[in-house]
Amino acid sequence: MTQSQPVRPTQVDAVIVGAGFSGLYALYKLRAQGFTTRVFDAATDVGGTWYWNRYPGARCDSESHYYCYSFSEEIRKEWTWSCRYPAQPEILSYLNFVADKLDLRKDIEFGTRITSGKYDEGSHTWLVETDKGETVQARFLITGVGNTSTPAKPTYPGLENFQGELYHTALWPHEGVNFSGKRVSLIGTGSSGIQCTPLIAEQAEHLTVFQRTASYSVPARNFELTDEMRRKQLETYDDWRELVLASPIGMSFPVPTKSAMEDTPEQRKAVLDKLWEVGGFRFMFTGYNDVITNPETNNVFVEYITAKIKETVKDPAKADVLCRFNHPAATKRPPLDTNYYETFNRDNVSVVDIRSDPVAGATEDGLTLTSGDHYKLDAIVFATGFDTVTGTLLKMNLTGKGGQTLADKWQDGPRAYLGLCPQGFPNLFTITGPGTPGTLTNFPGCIEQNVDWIADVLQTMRKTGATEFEATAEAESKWVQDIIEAADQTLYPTVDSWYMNSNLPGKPRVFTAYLNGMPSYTAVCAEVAADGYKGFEIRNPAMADAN
Ligand code: N01
Repeated sequence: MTQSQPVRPTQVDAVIVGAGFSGLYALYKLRAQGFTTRVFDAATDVGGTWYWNRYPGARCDSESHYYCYSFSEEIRKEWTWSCRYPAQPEILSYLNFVADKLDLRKDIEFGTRITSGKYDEGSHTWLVETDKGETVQARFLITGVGNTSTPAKPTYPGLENFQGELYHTALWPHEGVNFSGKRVSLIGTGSSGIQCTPLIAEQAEHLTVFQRTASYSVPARNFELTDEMRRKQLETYDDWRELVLASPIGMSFPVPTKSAMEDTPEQRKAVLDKLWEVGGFRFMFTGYNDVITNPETNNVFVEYITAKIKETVKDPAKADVLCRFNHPAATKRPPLDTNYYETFNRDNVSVVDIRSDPVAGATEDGLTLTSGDHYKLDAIVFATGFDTVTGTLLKMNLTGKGGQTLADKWQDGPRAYLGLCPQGFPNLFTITGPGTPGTLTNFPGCIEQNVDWIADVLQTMRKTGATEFEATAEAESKWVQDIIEAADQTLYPTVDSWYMNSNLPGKPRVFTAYLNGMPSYTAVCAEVAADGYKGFEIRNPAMADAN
């Protein structure tokens, strides 16, 4: 007997897109406040990025005690993390636990993609269409689609003729992959490629890593948490929560106060030696305050990591390729690893510089480089990242006032006041959208702040009977301009990266994140609200009638 589907309303207060960290919290918060919702996710279950990214070695780079929700003491006390950096299955279990605990699943429609959204200027509502052919009318459209959710891969000539297996790290088969006895190439050396390299190498007959850009990877130094550690974490929760709230990157780290240039070379080495042993993001972000703004300090990090790679990788030819840096440290998202460089000491692992000798195309049995070198392969793994930040938002085909599409509006780069509200698209909220600090911070923290702020807007509108909330063009322009000016004070614009919106050809090159950190962003958002939502126009139904 098939279970009948619940009848869902076609008119709701809010449509929420996504059932990862963002969508789950938005659903919980809005539902608790009595708003009606419809929640959609293309996946068949909750988890967002942690649902899709099941490649071997997928693990969080933020530490478990803060890479989680903070809004519920009960959840915090009931859930137990096993280690410093939980692996993908554990984070997915956590999100399932939260969904069950809060009874969220019943209100989420899985396996359903939003195909378009059109703002109706007469009724001040969004008409949202799904790939199931349904149209839902909602006062508010809230996206929780993540910044790394539309996978991207190269279109090599002849790839369709390749007879072996093709994988993308972000679309990994749920049943796993067995690479035993296979010749595998892995393309891409960002966080995903660096995490799966050691595990694929353990299985494959031979693994060839195709590297376009050398990464500055830092040891994660994962460890199991003991009961004593967990007890202490709970006991000292208030203290480290204070650190999290004061941290620009939303992590429980002390904020560094001095430049590397204030230390002698010996002092710098001592600082970096200690942080290298501690591992994780603390290496890049707790030693000195100017790694991203001062080329001299940055160079201290470049030289230090170069020396570490050369010390670790025994074959000088491999080490040379792994150190062919073309950008300052931390200007691309810094990866963390477990035995990445050590893996190149295995006889069955090689590394090829495809910046100097790019892939020319694929054949039935492998990949050929521009030089004519040919690699016979049984499997190709693309760890080539995503159409980041804007990709998934644009795929939803949103149309705002005056028939303007989001694609048109963002043709020179994404624009949204506070990173949450694109002008001309009233009642649309983009959780951790372009212009929030999201991509530069611990995501769950930014998500909670964004959702709380959005929920307050909805409450205010309900109280006052207002029906339309729209950023002004002036406020939005200043927000975007300030972000560009802040980025120009840093080394970020010196390299193409997904932070710069320039990791794929054809995307407008513009910095996409609020740079002054989470505490500053939180304060600005609070001020905007306290000031009667300065920078926004709030309209009431009488105006809708007049339209
Ligand atoms: O993707 P990436 P990712 N030919 O874009 C290369 C989060 N994340 O999936 O730098 C050849 O970082 C590309 O080279 P280049 C995290 O925020 C988190 O690794 O463009 N190579 C690069 O080396 C992360 O930043 C976690 O020259 C090509 C790689 O592929 C974000 O997701 C784990 C190419 C892509 O690196 C994305 O990470 C994993 C081409 N045509 C991911 N196109 C954790 O928290 C791209 N590349 C643990």
